Parts: sequence; C-alpha cells; structure tokens
Amino acid sequence: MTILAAVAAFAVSADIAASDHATRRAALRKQLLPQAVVALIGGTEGDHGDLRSTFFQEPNFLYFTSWCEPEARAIFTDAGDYLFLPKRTDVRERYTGRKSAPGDEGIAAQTGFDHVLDAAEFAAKLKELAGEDHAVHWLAKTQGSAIVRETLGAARTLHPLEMPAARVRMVKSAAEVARIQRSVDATIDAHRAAWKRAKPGLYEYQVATSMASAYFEQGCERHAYLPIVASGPNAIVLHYGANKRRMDSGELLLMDVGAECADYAADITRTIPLSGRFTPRQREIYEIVLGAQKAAIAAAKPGMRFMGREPGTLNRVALDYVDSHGKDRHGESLGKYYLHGLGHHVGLEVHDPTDPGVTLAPGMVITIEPGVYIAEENIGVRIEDMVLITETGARVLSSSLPREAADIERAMRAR
Ligand SMILES: [Mn+2]
Repeated sequence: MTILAAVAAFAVSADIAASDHATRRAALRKQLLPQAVVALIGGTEGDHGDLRSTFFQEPNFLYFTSWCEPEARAIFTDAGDYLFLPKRTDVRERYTGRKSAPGDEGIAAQTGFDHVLDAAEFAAKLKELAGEDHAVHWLAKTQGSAIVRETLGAARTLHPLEMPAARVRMVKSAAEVARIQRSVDATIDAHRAAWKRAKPGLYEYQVATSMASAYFEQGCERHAYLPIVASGPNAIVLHYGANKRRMDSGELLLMDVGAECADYAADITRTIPLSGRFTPRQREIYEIVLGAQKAAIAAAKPGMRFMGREPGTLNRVALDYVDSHGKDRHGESLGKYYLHGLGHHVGLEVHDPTDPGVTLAPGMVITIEPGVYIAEENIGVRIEDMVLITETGARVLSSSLPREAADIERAMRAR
C-alpha cells in the first residue's frame, strides 16, 4: 500500500530492465564532451580481501551496465558500448558457481551490449577506441582501475567520471523509487520490531539483531550499513557501531538502521525513550529536532539547495530552527549541538554520490536528518526520514513510521 501511495506521481512501471541501462549510458554521454570514451572496471571476488563479505558489484558499474558478475569491464563510446567478461574457469566456478562468459549463446541479448568481448582484450580495445585524442573518463579510486592508467600511459590526461556519473545517478527513475520504497518499508518493519523489543536491561546488540532479522526475513540481501543502536551516552557518538552496551531505564535509544533490498538502500533513524515515556527535557529536545526536520521537509522542493551553511539551503533552515528554539544548561542556544549536515542522497549506496553544485530536482531521494547531541545532559536525538523530491515539493517515503513523540510513546505502551 505504501508503495502505491509513495510513487503515485510516477507511473508504477515494471522493474528496472536491461534497456534502462542503455538509457542511463545515453544520459551519461550528455554529461561528457563529444567523442568521449568511458572506461569502467567492475568489482572482483577479492575486492574486500577477506571472507566476511561476498562479491558485490562496484556501484557505478552496476548502475551503467546492470552487470553483476565479477571481473567485468566496460568501455562506452559514441559509436557503441563494449562489455568485457572473463573467460570461464572450472576451478573458480567450483567455488562460486556458474558465470556468463564471452561467446555464450545469446550473450548480447542477455547483457544488452552489442559487443561482448573477452576481458583479456580490454587493454588493446581501450587503446584503439581512445586513440590519440579522445577524452577518456575513469574512476581513479575504483579497485583495479590502475589498468586504465597502465594501458594509456602516465603521460595521458585522464578525466574524472565521478561528477558526471553522480549527476545522472542523482535523479531516480520510477522503478528505482519503487525499489527504494521496498527497502524503506523493510526498514520501517525493523524499527517497529525494535520498539516492541527495546527495554532497560537488554543489550544494544539484541535490538540490532531484531532489526536486521526483520529485513533479512524479507529477502533483503545486505545491511545498507551496519546498524547503529546507541543508548544513553552512545547516542552522542554519530557513527557508533559497537552495539555492546546494556541499556538503562530513563535513557534514550537512537537507532539508525537501513536495509539494502534489490541493490537499493534505505536509511532511517528514530530516537525512543527506553522506559516508554520521554522525560520533560528529553521531550523538549526531541520536539526541537522534530520541528527542525519538519521545517526542512516543508522547504524541500525543486531548485532548492540542499547542503551548506549559507542562507537559502535546506540545511540552514534546519540549523536556524535548532538555533532559535530552546537553550542548554548555560542559557546558550542549541545550534552548536547540531553536529552534522542535514542529510545525503540515497540510491544504490546509502551515501549516494552527489554533485554538490546541483540543486534539488524531481526524482531525487534524500535523507533529512537533523540531530542535537548534548553530551553533558546525556541526550542525543536524531530523526531521519527519506524524502522524494516531487514536481511541487517533497514526499516522505518513510511517513508510515511514526515520529511524533506522543505516537512513539503510544506505540511503546501498546506492546
Ligand atoms: Mn543517513
């Protein structure tokens, strides 16, 4: 139900198709000079250097090719796009299963690429397509991208792809928004599970596991990031992740958790009173953070600037609200306790790449997550929701998870 409500402004379309990736590559070409060549290196099974994580595709590679098998490479040109796949080896497939290979029947239709070549041909083909004077774009920091530099030589100027790619990825299609909504809904279930379970005397990791279980149970493949379940003083630590503390009565519990389902991330934070009721001071601070969040959401619309502290940004709207409401124990205003920026874009990655010079536009998905952290009062409050920028304003994708103090208290009493 939530999905239909959230994407009503878009046609509810079929899921992401191979043809969508050709559209994405065409959009990328519009960001580059004519005749530019893009060289992309996909992830490998050894990228993470240990057995704690399984293979997952480098996000730009996944976004522009849809290909999610290891050791692939790609070259995009005005005259056609090339995908390179490694040869099949029996030994490796014994460990990690059957893969596609160049020369497989129907490989062009399966990949959506006209040209599917052996990965061993990548260097020679790149040299040929780059020629002497085509602008070559690459992702310098991606694992394995040294081969692009080695192939073209140290003297050749290479152009960054990060910002052109980010400008395309920042605007989500209806199918992407639908996938994000699924991750949001699974994450909302995780928060509801936490509200049922959290109580004084339990450990933070017990809440974390209940939350993760809620989304893994639904088939989500990964955490979008490791769960932050931070009680009492830990709520002041912005990226606390040890989750080892025993929670005490009277404390706040800050939970910043997100599922990744079908490649797309969610990122939602709630702060709840462990005893089921906020103290007057906790509630006062909570209402200030909520007021700042509402002010920023109300101001979000196409053309607005998102981040930065200068006047006219959404971030400044939230900061001004915090700074003009309430005081600390020393009679000073609270702006100095707003310790981080208002939010970030979300997509394939929980911190999706962003061109900071681009203003908000329809189809962008961002978090709006003001926080106030007062160490000497043991109060850390963050409220984070995911917001879709629409033609006329913003729609909260995570609106079905309560955030009013009274609604949270009611939900905790009802368990
Ligand atoms: Mn976030």
